[in-house]
Amino acid sequence: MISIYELSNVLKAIGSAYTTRELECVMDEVDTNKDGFINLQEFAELYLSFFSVPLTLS
Ligand SMILES: [Ca+2]
Repeated sequence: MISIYELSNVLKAIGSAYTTRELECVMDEVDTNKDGFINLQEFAELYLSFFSVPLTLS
């Protein structure tokens, strides 16, 4: 699973720098089961919102 800190690094890696406040908003949107981490399904939904292409999990 991905923590908010790792999410921050991922977003920087794809060229989207977020402030801590923005990250908290994104995390609130993405972390649908509110466990404080992003699981694979939640990440797939985030990925879709960024790229408008489903993440293929093979
Ligand atoms: Ca979660």
